Amino acid sequence: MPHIPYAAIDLGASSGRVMAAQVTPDTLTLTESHRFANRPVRTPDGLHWDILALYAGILDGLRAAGPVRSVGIDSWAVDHGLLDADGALLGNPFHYRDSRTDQVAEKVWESVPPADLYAATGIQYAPFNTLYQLAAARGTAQLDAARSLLMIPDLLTYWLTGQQGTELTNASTTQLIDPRTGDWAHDVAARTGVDLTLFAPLRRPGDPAGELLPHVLDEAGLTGPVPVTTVASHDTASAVAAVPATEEHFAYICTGTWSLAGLELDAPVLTEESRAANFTNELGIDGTVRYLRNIMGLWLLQECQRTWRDADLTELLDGAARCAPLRSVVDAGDPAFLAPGGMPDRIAAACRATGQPEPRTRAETTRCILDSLALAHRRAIADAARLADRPVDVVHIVGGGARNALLCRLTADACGLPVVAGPAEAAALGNVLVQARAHGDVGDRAAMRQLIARTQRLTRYEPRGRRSEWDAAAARVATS
Ligand code: ADP
Ligand code: LRH
Repeated sequence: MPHIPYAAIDLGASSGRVMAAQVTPDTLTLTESHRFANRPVRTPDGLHWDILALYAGILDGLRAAGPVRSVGIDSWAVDHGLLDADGALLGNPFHYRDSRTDQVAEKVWESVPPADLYAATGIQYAPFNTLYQLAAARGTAQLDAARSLLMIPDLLTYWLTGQQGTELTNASTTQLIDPRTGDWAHDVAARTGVDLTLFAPLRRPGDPAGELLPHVLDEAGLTGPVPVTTVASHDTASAVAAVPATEEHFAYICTGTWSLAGLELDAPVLTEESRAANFTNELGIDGTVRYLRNIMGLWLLQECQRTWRDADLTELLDGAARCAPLRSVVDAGDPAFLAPGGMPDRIAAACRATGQPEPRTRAETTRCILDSLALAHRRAIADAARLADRPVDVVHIVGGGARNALLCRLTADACGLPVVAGPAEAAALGNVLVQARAHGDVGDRAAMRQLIARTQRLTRYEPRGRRSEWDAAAARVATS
C-alpha cells in the first residue's frame, strides 16, 4: 500500500522545487511535483530575490503534491527578510551577490579582528555572510524599522504556519553562532552591534515548526492538519545529510550553483591555518560540523550560458569533452567571479593574466570551467584532509553537478580518488529523511545514508593516472 509522502521544498539559487517522497525503512522514492525558476530581480536599490514568486511556486508545488504527511523547507544560506512590529516583510530580501557588502568587512574587522571572528564562529570570510549584510544595512530605514529577522527558509515557514523560529544549521552561516556550543556568539554580536533579539528562538532539525495555516491549506487544496517539520534548512546541510556514504573516510562535494567541498566532522577546526585556508565550520545535523570550502561552482557555467542566450547544456558538455584537457585553468575560488555578468570575458581575462591561452570557443570556455572546478575540488579535499588530519578514501559528489559526467570524471582524475556521483537531488532527500526520522519512518544518520545508497542510482568513477598533468595545471593557477 502506498504511504502518504513527505513534501520537501528545496530552493536553490537556480531553481526551486517541491518534491514528494515515500519513505519506509527499506524504500525511498522521490518524485518531482513542481519545479520553478528562481530569477533574481535588480531594482534601483540592488539585487533581490523574488520572494513572492518563490512562495507562489511553493503553493503550486504543494497543490501538485496532493496529501502529504509533513512539509519541510530548505534553501541557500545567509539571506533573510526583515519584518516590522506587525510581522510584515520590509522589502524584498537582498541577494547575496548584491554589491552593497563590498568593503564592509574591513569596517567590521575594526571592531572584531578576523582572527577573533574565526576563533569564535569558525566561519570563513565571504562578503555576503549575514554579519556583513547587517553591517551594510546599519542606519537604513529598513533595519531601523525591523523588529525581527528571519532567514529565507524560516520566513517561508512563517508564511506557511504563522510561527517564527531560527533553524540552527542555517543560522550557523550568519557568522553569529558558536560552533562549539550551537548557541549564539553573544560576544561577536555585542562587539559588531548586531541585535540578537531580532532573531526568533533557535530550532533544530527534527523539531516541530507548526501546521499549515487554514488559508494555505485552502490555496494548496489540502485538508489539514498538515505539520511542518524543521529540517536542516541550509540546503548544503540537507545535501550533506543525504551523502550516501557507507565508508568511514569520505569527503563530499555538493555541486550546484556552488561547489561545497569538504568533510563531516564531530568538532570544529578553529586554527589560524584553517582560517588562512578559508575553510568554514558550518553546522550539520546531529551536532556534526560541515568543514568545507566554498568554490564558485557551476555558477561559472550558468553565467556563461546566460551570456550565450541560454546555450544548450548538453551541446556545451559534448563540445567540452572533445576539447584538449587542461589547456587553460582559472582559480574557481576567486571572489572576482562572484558578481553576475560578462562571465566568458572574465574567464578569458583570468587566463590572459596568468599567461595561458584564452578559450576561443564556447566549448573551450566550458572545458576551462570544468577543468578549473576539478582542480579546485582537488585542492579543497586535500586541504581539508590535511587541516582536519583525516584520511579520505572516496569522494561523494551530490547535487545537480552529479549529473555532469565530465565534471565527475575530471574530479576523480584530479583528486586521484574514486568518485561516487549521486544523488542529484541530495538536498531534497536530506530534507525528506530528517522529516521521516522525526516521524519514526527511518532510523539514525547511518540508516538514512544506507537507505539512500541502497535506493538511489549512483555512478562510480575510478581515477585515471594523470596526476602529473594536474600537478602542472595546479601550479599555473597558484600564480594567479
Ligand atoms: P542549485 O540548487 O544551486 O540551484 P542544482 O543542484 O539544481 O543547483 O544544480 C544545477 C546545475 O546542475 C545546473 O546549473 C547544471 O550545470 C547542472 N545540471 C543539471 N542537470 C544536468 C544534466 N542533465 N547534465 C549535466 N549537468 C546538469
Ligand atoms: C548553496 C549555498 C552555499 C552557501 C551559498 C550562499 O546553495 O547555500 O552553501 O554558501 O549558497
